[in-house]
Amino acid sequence: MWVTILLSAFIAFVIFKITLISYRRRRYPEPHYDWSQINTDEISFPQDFHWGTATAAHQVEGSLSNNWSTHEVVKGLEQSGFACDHWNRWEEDYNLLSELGVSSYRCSIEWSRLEPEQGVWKEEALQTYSAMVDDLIARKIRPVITLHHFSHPQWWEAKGGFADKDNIAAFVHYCERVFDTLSDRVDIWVTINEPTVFSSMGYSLGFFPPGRRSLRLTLRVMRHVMLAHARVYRSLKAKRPDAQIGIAKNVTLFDPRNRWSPIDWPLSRLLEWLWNGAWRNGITNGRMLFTAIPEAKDSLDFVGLNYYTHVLTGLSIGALRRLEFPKRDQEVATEFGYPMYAEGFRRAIEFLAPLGVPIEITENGVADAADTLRPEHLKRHLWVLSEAIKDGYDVRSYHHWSLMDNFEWAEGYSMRFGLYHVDFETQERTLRSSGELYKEIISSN
Ligand code: IFM
Repeated sequence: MWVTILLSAFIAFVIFKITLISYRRRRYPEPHYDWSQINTDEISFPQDFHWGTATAAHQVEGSLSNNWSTHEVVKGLEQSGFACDHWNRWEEDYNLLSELGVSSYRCSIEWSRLEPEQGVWKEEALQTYSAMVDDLIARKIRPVITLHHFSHPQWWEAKGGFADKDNIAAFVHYCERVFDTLSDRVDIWVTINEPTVFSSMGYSLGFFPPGRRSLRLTLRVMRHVMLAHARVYRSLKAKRPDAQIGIAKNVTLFDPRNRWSPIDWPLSRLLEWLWNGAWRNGITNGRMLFTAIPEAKDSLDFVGLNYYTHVLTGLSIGALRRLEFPKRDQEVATEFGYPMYAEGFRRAIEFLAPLGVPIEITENGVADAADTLRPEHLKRHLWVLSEAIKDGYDVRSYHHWSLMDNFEWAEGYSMRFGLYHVDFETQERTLRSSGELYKEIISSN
């Protein structure tokens, strides 16, 4: 008996010691760099690396009538209205792209412009998108086209949108029509933007249309969005096998707020799995959230990464419902509230790498009206990216979110993500200092 007691005491002592050492060595469970020791100017990128910026139709085009404009009214949110009036000013806005010197531009097509009523197609609108593509190519800017970036026609929403599996056929049909018109000039396509953000914000948190709060519905929508992506992928590949078709995945990392809490750690693992892991499983194994989606297996030619932050997860998870985010002591809170955590950019790349396809950074940026944080934010993230590429990760592009201030969904116009400041009264665009910085980085890399 004494032997057992002594042995147990010894084991307990060893565990205590190891824990103490690891606690001293690393205060937090996730990595943090000592940025004062890092020269973020030391970056280098491959010759054929694409520098770009990104926007989305509903956020910039203006005067739209779709699921989002309906939601804005129903929920009493700030209305998107004329947004950046980009639909009428796109040529001038493309001058801004040329001024920055980008070689790639990610934008989205607005389905509600093309098919405002079911079965009624507006050829003229499609021709405008076609003219945009021509103009980009003439400027030697690669168009990266997103087919669904959070918005779709209200008639399709009324039929249940992605919540109803039968609606997927209409979505595929819309994608095919766009592809038939543009794919002779557009090589790289994003089917759906941020599937998990779309599903959780619309069906769990209720901030996005249709403003529902149901976990069961969220899981169903997540599966249907994956299925829709897979069907679009298969259909478009059959039309043009050499087209590059991917998805833009928002990889948000969930780290335990308190490493000693028996709740924070499992909760963070669960959220990480729901947000990221379940989606990756769908692509790798054709199974998502305990459901077989065989079409989804290997349905990517590249993966788009949208990276913004990590979420410290714990008992205070209720804060997430109000979009408030805790941060570590040494972290800076961005205007959106979540911390600047460039270290996570590397982790997000590592998370996507096992998919075995090239990575395109389809979004990364920060809300910062005064432009005081954006330069440092940009430099840190590009340093992390440059190191990842040096270490062998196959990352082909970086698209800064966003080209210009625009309509930030439920946050309205309060969050300014632009390299260009937009005066929404006069529609004047002005390059911010961070825009100048990005321009210099592009020209020297
Ligand atoms: O503005 C959004 C974009 O539409 C999707 N990704 C995140 C951005 C900033 O919140």
